[in-house]
Amino acid sequence: MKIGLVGKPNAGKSTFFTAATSAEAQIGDYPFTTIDKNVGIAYVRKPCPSKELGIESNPNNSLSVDGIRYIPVELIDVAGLVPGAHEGKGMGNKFLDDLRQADVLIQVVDSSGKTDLEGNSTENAIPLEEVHFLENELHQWIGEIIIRTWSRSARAIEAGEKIEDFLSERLAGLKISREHVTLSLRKAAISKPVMKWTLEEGIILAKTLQKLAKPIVIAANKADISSEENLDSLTQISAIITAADYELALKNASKAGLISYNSGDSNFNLSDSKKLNEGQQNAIQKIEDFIKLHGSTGVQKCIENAVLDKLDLIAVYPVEDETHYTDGQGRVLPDAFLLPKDATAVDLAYKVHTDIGDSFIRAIDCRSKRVIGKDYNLQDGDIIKIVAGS
Ligand SMILES: Nc1nc2c(ncn2[C@@H]2O[C@H](COP(=O)(O)OP(=O)(O)OP(=O)(O)O)[C@@H](O)[C@H]2O)c(=O)[nH]1
Ligand SMILES: [Mg+2]
Repeated sequence: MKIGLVGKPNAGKSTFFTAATSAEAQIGDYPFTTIDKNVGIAYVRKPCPSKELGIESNPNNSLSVDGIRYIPVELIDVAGLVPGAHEGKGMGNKFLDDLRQADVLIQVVDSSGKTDLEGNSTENAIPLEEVHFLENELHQWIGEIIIRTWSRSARAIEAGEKIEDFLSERLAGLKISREHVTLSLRKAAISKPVMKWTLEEGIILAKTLQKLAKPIVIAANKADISSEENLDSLTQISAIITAADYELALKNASKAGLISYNSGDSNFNLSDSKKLNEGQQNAIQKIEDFIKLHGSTGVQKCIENAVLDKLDLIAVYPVEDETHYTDGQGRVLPDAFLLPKDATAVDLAYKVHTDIGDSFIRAIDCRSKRVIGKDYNLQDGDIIKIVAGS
C-alpha cells in the first residue's frame, strides 16, 4: 500500500511527510526544497482484536498499543509540481515517475493563499486553482502515456489485438489494472475509431483512469494561517483541514517528553515533570485551540481517509492456530493485512504467500471456528486460518 504526497512546491508536503512518518525530509520556505523523493512509513489505526478477545497480541508486521492496531502504509513525498509540468516546466514530469506505484494520492494544498502555483510568496492566491491544475497535470501525464506512438499501437489494435489488453499492458507500470481499463473504456464510450485517436481521447480515458487508479484526498494545509473563506471553498470539495506543521510540532514535543500525544488524537496532555518555557507555552496554546476547533491536526485523518475511505480497505488477521490466534512461532495475532472490501479467503491466502494461494484447501473463521471456502467474502477485523496443501 503506497500513498503519494503531491502538490505544488512549498505547500507543506515534506512537513506532512515528516509529521506522519518516522523519516525526516528537508523542509524549506522556498520552492523545490525536495528534488529526490522521500519514502517513509505511516500508520493506519484499527481496533486490535486482542482487546475484544481479552488477550495480549504480539505483532509482527504492525504495532499494537492500548488496543489499537497500527498498520503500516508507505508514504512517498515527491518534488513539487507546477503548471505545465507535462511540457517540462519546473521539475517536469520526471517526478511523476516516483508516483507510478502509488495506490492513492494526498494532494497537499496551501490553503492560506500565501504562495502562488509556482510556490513563490504572494497574497490572495486561490487554493482551488491548485486542485484543478494538479488534476489537469495528472490527466496530461496519463493521457500522453496512453497515446504515445499511437499510430503503431492503433495498427496493432486494428489488426486484432484487444484494446483492453493493449492498454492494460501499457499502463501496468502505473499500477493501472485491466479492470480499471475496462471500466474506463466503458465509461468513456469513445465513438471515434481507434485509428483516429489523439491526445484528446487519451485524456478522456486518463480522467476516469485517474479517479479509479489514483484517487486523490485533498489536504487543506496551512489551515492555521488560512481565511475561513479559503477553508470553506476547500471543504466544499471534501478537503480535510490540516496543519502539518502543528502535527510536526506535537510529534517533536512528544519525542522530547514535553507532552503525551498520539497521532490523530483530539487532545494531548502536558508532562508533569517538564516545564515549558513561555514560547513553548504560547505555541502549545495555539495548537490546542486549533485542535479544539477542527478536531485534530488532520494529518492522520488524511492518511486514514485515503486508505480506509478512498480505497475502502479492510484489515484482516491471518493466523495458523485458530484456538490461540498464533502463527507458527507462537506470536499472537501477528499480522494485519489491508485488503479490498470485496476480497475473498483465497485472496488473503495469496497475500500471505503465492504457494499458499495456489494450494488453498479451505479456511477457518477463527471467531466462530466455522469452515469457510475460497469465495468467502472477508469482513473487516476477521481472524482467518488458511488450510493449504503441501
Ligand atoms: N503555517 C504553516 N506553515 C506550514 C505548514 N506546513 C508546512 N508549512 C511551511 O511551509 C513551507 C514549505 O514546507 P515544505 O514541507 O518544505 O513544502 P513542500 O511542499 O515539501 O515544498 P517543495 O519540496 O519545495 O515542493 C515551510 O516553511 C513549512 O514550515 C502548516 O500547516 N502551516
Ligand atoms: Mg518538499
